[in-house]
Amino acid sequence: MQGTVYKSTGSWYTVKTSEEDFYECRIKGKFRIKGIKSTNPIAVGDQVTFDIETVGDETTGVIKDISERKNYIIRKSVNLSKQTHIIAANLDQVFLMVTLNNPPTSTSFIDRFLVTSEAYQIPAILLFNKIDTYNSEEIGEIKYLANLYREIGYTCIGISSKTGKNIDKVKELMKGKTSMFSGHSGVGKSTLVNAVEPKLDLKTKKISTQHSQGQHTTTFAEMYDLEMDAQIIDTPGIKGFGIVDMEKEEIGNYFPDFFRKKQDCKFNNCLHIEEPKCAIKAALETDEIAWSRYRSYVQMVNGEEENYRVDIYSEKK
Ligand SMILES: Nc1nc2c(ncn2[C@@H]2O[C@H](COP(=O)(O)OP(=O)(O)OP(=O)(O)O)[C@@H](O)[C@H]2O)c(=O)[nH]1
Ligand SMILES: [Mg+2]
Ligand SMILES: [Zn+2]
Repeated sequence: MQGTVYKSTGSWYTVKTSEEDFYECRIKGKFRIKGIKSTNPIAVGDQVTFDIETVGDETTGVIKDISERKNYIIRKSVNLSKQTHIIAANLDQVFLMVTLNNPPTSTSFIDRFLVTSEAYQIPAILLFNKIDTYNSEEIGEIKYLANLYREIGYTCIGISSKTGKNIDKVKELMKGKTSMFSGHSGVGKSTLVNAVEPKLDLKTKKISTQHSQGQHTTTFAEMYDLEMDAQIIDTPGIKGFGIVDMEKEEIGNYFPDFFRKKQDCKFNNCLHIEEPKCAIKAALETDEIAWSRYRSYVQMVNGEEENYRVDIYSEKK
């Protein structure tokens, strides 16, 4: 039998076949994929081959093989620093949900996420959620950010999963594709899934517990079929986004705003840090490249941890 992994809880995988049947499957014995040191060998979105096992009146599956992935989104494991965790595989696009506060999303986090999606060649879209809660100053901040990322080439939409504002635009982008919603815990990923497809009625955070720290409402990634021809993967909130396996020299290639200009740097191996006659640094002075992007870049090149401070608007060195 063949199917697609819709949910993974660690030891069990829910697999859907082309006949629309769901099977609860396990892995037997050692099952490792060459070259990937991941805490989860199989992720939501994977195509797998499995055998059916019937014990008594219980039918389950045993996964034998996994098809080559078109792409995947990976992050460093929170506890085991050397290991990685595959969030989802075989995606057509990823939506990163951003909120200014409750919870705050830093440009550093946004940029790391975008670098990962560029590296794996998965189109990324930024959704600025909870616009129903912002005052005029905050709306100005959102507009500033949306403009910054739009100029780089990313689609940006201000939405409210609560009032339904611009949800039709999100649905339009989702048609015919497998998408993933990502972002910090509490940005409203599951609420957005419910706004797109109310009958799914996913669990979302209760208002009364909104301020409790570190509590994830969604605990496992799960894929859902939508009534329109589309699939959505809801994921648990991610805290940090460690960049996996990337050489210093490579990082600039995943900043499209840098990549466009780098042929104008004096040295073709310019890291845009200490080198003279650097086109990227020149572009900072003329505001063609944002300081926040440059700061994120330098952090990544230096292998520093992500900056959680939200310093979006202090556009100074
Ligand atoms: N005012 C307002 N509240 C929202 C909006 N979207 C989500 N919320 C609220 O934000 C809280 C968190 O929403 P969830 O959908 O549970 O967030 P999540 O991103 O799925 O969180 P995790 O599952 O923990 O990763 C809930 O109380 C939602 O009602 C919005 O657009 N406007
Ligand atoms: Mg959720
Ligand atoms: Zn340079």
